[in-house]
Amino acid sequence: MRRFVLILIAPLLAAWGVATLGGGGPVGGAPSPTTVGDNFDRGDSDSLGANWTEDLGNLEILGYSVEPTGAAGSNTTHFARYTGQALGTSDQWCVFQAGSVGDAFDNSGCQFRQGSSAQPHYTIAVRGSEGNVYWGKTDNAGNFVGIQNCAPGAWSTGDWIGAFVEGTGASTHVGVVTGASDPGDCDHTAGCGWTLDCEWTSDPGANEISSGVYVGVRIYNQSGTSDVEPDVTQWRAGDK
Ligand SMILES: [Ca+2]
Ligand SMILES: [Ca+2]
Repeated sequence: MRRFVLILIAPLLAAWGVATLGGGGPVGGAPSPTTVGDNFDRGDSDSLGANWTEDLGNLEILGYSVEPTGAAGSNTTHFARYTGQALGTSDQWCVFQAGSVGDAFDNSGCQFRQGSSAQPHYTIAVRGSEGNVYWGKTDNAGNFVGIQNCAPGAWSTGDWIGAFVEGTGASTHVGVVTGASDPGDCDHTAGCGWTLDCEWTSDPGANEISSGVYVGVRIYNQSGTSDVEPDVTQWRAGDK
């Protein structure tokens, strides 16, 4: 008797399924994630190319990397926004590889939730002199206000950082991974699928940046004992 009932129901389930999924559109209608990137592997140039807008200071392509113009150790902030492609959401991730060691790579990192013109945004930055990573808010003049920080450890030439920012208010979720290898694109599972060095679920309060669909790179020309030009050799970012 039980088998007879199942046989009767099966055609009904099939018919219901066809009606529910009718129209051929994607289930749930979720937008596809967008990924952008730049390896800077092109000729030396003051211009970063058509995809970039330099909002503060002056970055350049030199030696297949992006770095500040001018002498090392000038204590100046430089940042650029990838305007070649807007992302679809403000839940964003970024990875890059740095080509500088120790205290030459201070206060440099990824920018999140930037606007179609310059606006205050989140920065997740390495402080090579401390071995620390900071999440904070950067204004248009480059001033940085820290929200959280942690200490993944020493920073070496060629190291990578990966970071993501999701949610707003008390649901804000931020994570960071650093190390000698490319952590890979964020796969949009919890924690991007990375083994995180730092993770915060902190309400940023007055320092919140709640929207913005552009991402970018910040490089600080740090004065330190090594005084070499800090640079980023490759960069990728995307959204959820
Ligand atoms: Ca430039
Ligand atoms: Ca490169």
